[in-house]
Amino acid sequence: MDNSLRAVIFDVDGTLADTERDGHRLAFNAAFAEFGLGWDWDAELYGELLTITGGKERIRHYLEKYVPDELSRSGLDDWIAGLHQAKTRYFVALLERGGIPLRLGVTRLIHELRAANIKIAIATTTTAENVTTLLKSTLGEDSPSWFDVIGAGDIVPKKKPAPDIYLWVLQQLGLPARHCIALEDSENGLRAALAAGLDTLITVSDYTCGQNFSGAALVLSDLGEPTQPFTVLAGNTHGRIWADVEVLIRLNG
Ligand code: XBP
Ligand code: MG
Repeated sequence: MDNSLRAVIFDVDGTLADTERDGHRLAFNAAFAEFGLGWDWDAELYGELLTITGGKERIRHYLEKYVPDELSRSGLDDWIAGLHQAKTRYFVALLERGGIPLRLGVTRLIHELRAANIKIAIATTTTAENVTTLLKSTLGEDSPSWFDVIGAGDIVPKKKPAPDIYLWVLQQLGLPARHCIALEDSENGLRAALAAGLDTLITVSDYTCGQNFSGAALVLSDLGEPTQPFTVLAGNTHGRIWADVEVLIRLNG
């Protein structure tokens, strides 16, 4: 067994949980309604907008493409930030109601990694408050402290697909990329992780299943459970039917 795996770095949206279509999207729409904007991001449009990572960046992109007259608002940056703060408020409230569960196999794998003394970390473009609220609402009040590093949101200047958030997390972990694995669900996330030198396991989501995952070490339907095996979309799991620590160690070997 190759024991070089020291840390697993998780993406959040789409990887830990299916947060986008029935989470972030609804929170954006609630904020738009609060601001009296009359905009509605339906599930299909949201899929297109998801190519832009980061909520504030996504709103700006929407303005540029669909409502360019809004770009002449005075204090545009502050206005977008205020709108996004309202969106975060709605999203956090949804999480606190227990509205979004973790994906199949995530809780099990996190517990297995902790038991194996492999560090766990987060690298995400979403807002830090969203991450801690998701963790607390699903894994328990003290669960954010299980993560050695949580890298989120505006902590780095460039969001995924730039490698910045992964490089920042690696630096905070004090580990070289070769001792770590990234778990992602999207092409933007994969590009960010690969550019940081990380072997990457993809679990696809509804929005990302058609994307290009060339370069990924493994592409799975989900992490699976002993009673609910994953489907292998690319790569070799050496006969294993759910993603456990052993599968990750072999990827890292
Ligand atoms: C997630 C994102 C985020 C969320 C919304 O990407 O792009 O912007 O959609 O969160 P990843 P915020 O899974 O690669 O982290 O509105 O807080 O940005
Ligand atoms: Mg993601």
